[in-house]
Formats: sequence, structure tokens, C-alpha cells
Amino acid sequence: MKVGLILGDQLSLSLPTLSALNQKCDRLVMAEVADEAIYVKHHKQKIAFIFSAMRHFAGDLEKAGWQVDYYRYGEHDFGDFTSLITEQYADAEEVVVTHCGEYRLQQCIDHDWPQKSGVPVRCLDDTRFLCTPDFFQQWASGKKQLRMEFFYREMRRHTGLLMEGDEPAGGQWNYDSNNRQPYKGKTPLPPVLAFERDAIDQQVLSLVADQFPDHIGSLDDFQWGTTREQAQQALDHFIEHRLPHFGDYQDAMVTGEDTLFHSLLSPYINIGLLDPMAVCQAAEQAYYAGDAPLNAVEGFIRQIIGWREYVRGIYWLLMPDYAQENRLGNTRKLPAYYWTGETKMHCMAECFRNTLDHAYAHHIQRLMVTGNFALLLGVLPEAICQWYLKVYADAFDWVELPNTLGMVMHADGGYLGSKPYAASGSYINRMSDYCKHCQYNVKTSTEEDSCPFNSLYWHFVHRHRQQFAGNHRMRMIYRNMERMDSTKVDAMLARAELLLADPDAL
Ligand code: FAD
Ligand code: DLZ
Ligand code: SF4
Repeated sequence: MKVGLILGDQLSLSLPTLSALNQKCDRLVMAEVADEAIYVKHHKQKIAFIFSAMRHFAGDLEKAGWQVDYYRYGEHDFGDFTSLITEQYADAEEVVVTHCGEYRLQQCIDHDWPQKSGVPVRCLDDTRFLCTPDFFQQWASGKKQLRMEFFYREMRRHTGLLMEGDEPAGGQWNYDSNNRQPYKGKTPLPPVLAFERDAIDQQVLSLVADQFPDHIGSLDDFQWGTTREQAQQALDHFIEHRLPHFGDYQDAMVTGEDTLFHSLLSPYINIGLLDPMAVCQAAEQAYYAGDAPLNAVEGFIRQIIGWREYVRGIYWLLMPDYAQENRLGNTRKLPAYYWTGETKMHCMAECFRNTLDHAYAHHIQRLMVTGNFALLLGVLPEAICQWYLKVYADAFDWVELPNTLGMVMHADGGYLGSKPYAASGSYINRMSDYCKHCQYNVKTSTEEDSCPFNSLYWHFVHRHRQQFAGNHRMRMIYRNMERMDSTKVDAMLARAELLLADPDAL
């Protein structure tokens, strides 16, 4: 008998593990294990989402004729997969698994599983991605710096998405310049999609409340779908109600509106309940049917076949050294409000509220608010990477790490992105209504009530002059700083020093 081990983010009927096995004589194994739930203390909703989706998927597999050994959390003694295989499946002919999404666990698959259990382990390539690690390696080979835009064009050609012959639909590859509008309330917000909770969801929610009480976040407003059907409903809902305005308001932020026109699809795609190509095809179809404009559809498809595949390529190309990078030499710890949500900075408090309540924040909240602030403070990359890995339902190392370490913290020296996304409060003010509701004044930098982002931004620019002054995309910023009144610069830097001495007080 062969055994196929299916991990919590491998919930796809197209999984290579399934094609490699025979329903009649082989068994599938799925397990909720302590090591995976607590190696970082994931948000309660993330654990509930994964466990419930795993249980539903096991049911789908059984309906399809598979024999599944399912190990529920708290009902078995196996703390990790290695002990499970060693103690339960030592007489199996072979353990089959699809390549996993974390370097840490892949090391166990490659080494601990076969060595400790004595059972041969066959690891299959994960075909649910559109770009193989080999293709990415070839594309990246010889390049000093990588640029997502050029990779993305390759992926457009490779998939044929939004291609008209050899040309991009509409004549342009990228419509991002149309996608930077603040939201002023003219376009009605999309309706909310709510899912009914079945017995499996209820059981898992009380299990998580009981077993993980000290993990971050609340379970009170758990809104994630946990079945393949619900994931499909979420996709249909997005295409009909959100996609048409996705592009226009992609970068917007509004107090109390946590999702705007974003898709909320990343958790489903990442655990395998939705196929990335099928998601893109649904969006493409909406464009050709005249139901969504090109700036929205191109922008959305770019996130999936561009950014998503690009960060995965970087992860497998550069791990394990990538996780250790800290080229800006940061050392600061993460302020306590990243855990409690309690800060006077309204923009940050809004992003934390969304994160704690829903295990979700959209890209601009992650990049330009909580991420930007960690960059300006100079937080140790490892500390902020761990935070993002813990708090979001969609967070898996392969996607979280390059986004945080590379895109946000610029800790890889600019391999992933050509310039840091550092910004002052005026960016947040332009793209949101947050500053109107804030105790701090976004228009000033040196007063006691001045927006902390402002002085910290110039402090960041000043302290990293050596790294960035030669970067052509930063030249204008340094020129502006040189033109500023030196007394003002000194006052801003002094104010920033005060803030840096006690960031927890903000
Ligand atoms: P939408 O805005 O609707 O975007 C559509 C889809 O595009 C997403 O569902 C996702 O699959 C994909 N996508 C968009 N941007 C990215 C990106 N930069 N990298 C990879 N895929 C992308 N995304 C994760 O899936 N998991 C993570 O752990 C994660 N960590 C992040 C950490 C930081 C610091 C930052 C700045 C971004 C991170 N992202 C991560 C990317 C992005 O923020 C989320 O994919 C997005 O917010 C998910 O919400 P959505 O489905 O509503 O996205
Ligand atoms: C994130 C997670 C959690 C919380 N729990 C489990 C689990 O109990 N069983 C499981 O198979 N997978 C879990 N996962 C996902 C893994 O930690 C890991 O991130 C992925 O499988 C990597 O591909
Ligand atoms: Fe955030 Fe500054 Fe605006 Fe307050 S004033 S919401 S701290 S950007």
C-alpha cells in the first residue's frame, strides 16, 4: 500500500498526489498537527479556516471514492508529520506528497520523513502554479536585479491571458496608472457575501476557541468559506460585484470599509480551493463579455500571474539564505500595538482592527500602512515577517516572506523591487480618509501632534542616504531634501529621534 499525505494547503482535486495513487489500494492521510498550528502562533481564524477546509476536503475525497485517514486535532498523539509517518505508516510501500509551500517543512519531507520512518518518500512537483521553479530560475539567471513587469509579460505570453495574437489586449501591457483613485463614495460598495456555518465549521470554531485561546485575533466574525462550493461562490461574487471597480479603487482605503472592491480570494487560491488559472480566466471572460473594464481585469490578472508567481519564484530561488537577509541593518522590535491594535495612529488602528477581526487586510493596508511603518521604524525583518505570517488567513511562507522581506522591508537589497515603498503621511492622506479621523496632523512634521509617518519618513531617507542616493528612482527625493531649509530638516530629524526612542507611545 502507498500513502498519500495531503497538507492543509493542498486541497485541490487536481493535486499531483491524487494522480500518482490508486483509489483501490492506496490510502490518503490528512492530519491536524500541533507543530503546524503553533510553530508560529497563527491567528485563530487562520487555523479555523485551514482545519475546517481540510475536514470538508477529506469528505469530498471520500465521496470521490478515496480511503482517507483523517487525524483531528486533540484526538491523536502525533505532534508532527514525521512522528505520524514513523509510528503509523512504517510498513507503507511509499509515501507520496506534493512539494510543499514552506522551505522549513520541505526540509522535513526530504530528510526527516524518509530517514526517521525508513519509508521511501516521493515528492511531486506542485503543478497548481503557472510557472515552474526551473522556468523561473532560467528567466532570473544572469540578472542582477529582477523586475516583475518583464516576468509578467512572459507569463502573459505563456498563458495567453489577455493576448490578442502577439500583442497585449488594448495595446498596453499594464494599466496601473489608471488604478490609483481614492474612494469618495460615488460608486456603491459591493454587497456582502455571507456563508452559512455547518456542523463542521461549528465544531472547528469551538475547537480553536478551546485549544488556541492565546493566539491572536477573534473568532466572533469568521466570514471565510470553507468548502470548494463556497470558494466558487466567492469567485462568482467577485466577478459580478467587485471586479468592475477593482482597478479604480485598488489602492484606496476607507475607515470602516475593510475590503472595498478587493477579491478576498487569496486564502482560497493559496490552500487550493480555487485554481489560479481558472480565476484569471473568469476575469478575462468578464472583460470580453463587456462586464468589466480592461484596467480592472488586467490589474487583477497581473496580481495573480505576475506578482503571485514572481514571489514564489524568488522564494524557491533564494531560500534558505533569503530569510536571513537584513541589508538595511534593522534591529528594532515590533511595537506592541501590532498585537493589541491600540494606537493613536488612526490608519494603523484601522488596519489592525481589520486584521484582528478578519485575519485580512488588503494589499495597500499591508504595504503602505503597517509595512511602511515597520520599514520607517527599522524593525528587524524577522520580527515583521513572523507577524505577517501569523496574522493573515492567506499567509504561507512562500508568498508572505518575499512580500514582507523584499517588497516591504527592502531587506534583500532591492532584488525584488527597485526602490523601497517608504512613504510619508501624505500618501496615506491622498489614498484614504484616515487622516481626517486621526489625532495626529498629517500636514505637519515637527510638532508634538505631527503625523509620525512624516518625520520618520525623512529620517529613513536621511539614515539610508548611502544605500539609496545613487538609486535613480530616489534621486528626486534626495534633491528635495537638499533643497529643504536645514533648520526644518534638523527639527524633523530631532522629532523622529524622539519617536524612535519610544515608538510604543504612538
Ligand atoms: P486582491 O487585491 O483582490 O488581489 C487579487 C489576488 O492577487 C490575490 O487574491 C492574490 O492571490 C494575488 N496577489 C495580489 N498581490 C499579490 C502579491 N503581492 N503577492 C502574491 N499574490 C498577490 N498574499 C498572500 O496571498 N499571502 C501572504 O501571506 C501575503 N503576505 C503579504 C505581506 C505583505 C507585507 C504584503 C505587502 C503583501 C502580502 N500579500 C500576501 C499580497 C497581498 O497583500 C494579498 O495577496 C492580498 O491582499 C490578498 O487579498 P485579496 O485576495 O483581496 O487580493
Ligand atoms: C498553516 C497550517 C496549519 C495551521 N495547520 C496545518 C495542519 O494541521 N495540517 C497541515 O497539513 N497543514 C497545516 N498548515 C499548513 C502547513 O503549516 C504548511 O504551511 C503548508 O502545508 C506548506 O505547504
Ligand atoms: Fe496615519 Fe498620519 Fe494620517 Fe494619522 S495623520 S492617519 S498617523 S498618516
